Amino acid sequence: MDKANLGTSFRQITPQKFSEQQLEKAKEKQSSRVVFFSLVFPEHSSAVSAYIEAVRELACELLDLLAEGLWVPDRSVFSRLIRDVDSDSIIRLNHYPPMPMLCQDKDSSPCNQNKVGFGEHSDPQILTILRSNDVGGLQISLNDGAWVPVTPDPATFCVNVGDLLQAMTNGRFVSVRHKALTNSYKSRMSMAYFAAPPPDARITVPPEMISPTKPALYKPFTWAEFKKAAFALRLGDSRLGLFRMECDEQVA
Ligand SMILES: O=C(O)CCC(=O)C(=O)O
Repeated sequence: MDKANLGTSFRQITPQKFSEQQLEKAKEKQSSRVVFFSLVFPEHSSAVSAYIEAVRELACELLDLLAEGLWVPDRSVFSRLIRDVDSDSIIRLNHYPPMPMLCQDKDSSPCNQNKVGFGEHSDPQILTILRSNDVGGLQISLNDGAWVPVTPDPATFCVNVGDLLQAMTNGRFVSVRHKALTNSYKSRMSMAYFAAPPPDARITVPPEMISPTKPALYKPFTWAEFKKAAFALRLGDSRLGLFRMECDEQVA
């Protein structure tokens, strides 16, 4: 098991996008930690599809407002990527079972501290709409490196800026590093919708956001290129650094 993730993930891409080959592969993988949700819980797949529709709409509205707030004339410049039929958005369900306290240390330091359920990382996509049950565990990292717990509230969405949004806003919005901890008494469940563009979408900054005083920070890249780079790194590594412009390359 990946040490950075003690939880269980279920992953769904829209069912109609499965090829025969993918379906066969998914069936073979039913006992693995990553399974295709609609195959395992077919009776829930319409509820999941409705949920995905709703959170996608929410993500689009937020992105439109964000573009407006940044004075970008084309307010759907970001949301268009998610609305695209080939959008690579996914939903993941995480389950962090309670981890029993293993208090064997002789020294007096508390050894029942929460274990990492999902290691420190930023989300690579554009925006994440996260919902959880009433069990805490999510923490976000501030600029100074301090970790701040996010109060769990099943009636609230937590919205994470992803790496692509950081690139597309030329660093105005910064992707948030976060992690999830387990506890010793209650399961945490969370459900994350990762809004992503189509694989071949070119990730660039709207021209209005670039000026001589704010030159482009990142080279243009496609989501497929970014994913490939991300898979070659570890969960907690910073991926955007790979696409940063050198000083002499920065253009206004
Ligand atoms: O469970 C959580 O709150 C965090 C989940 C998360 O970071 C993820 O799925 O990428």
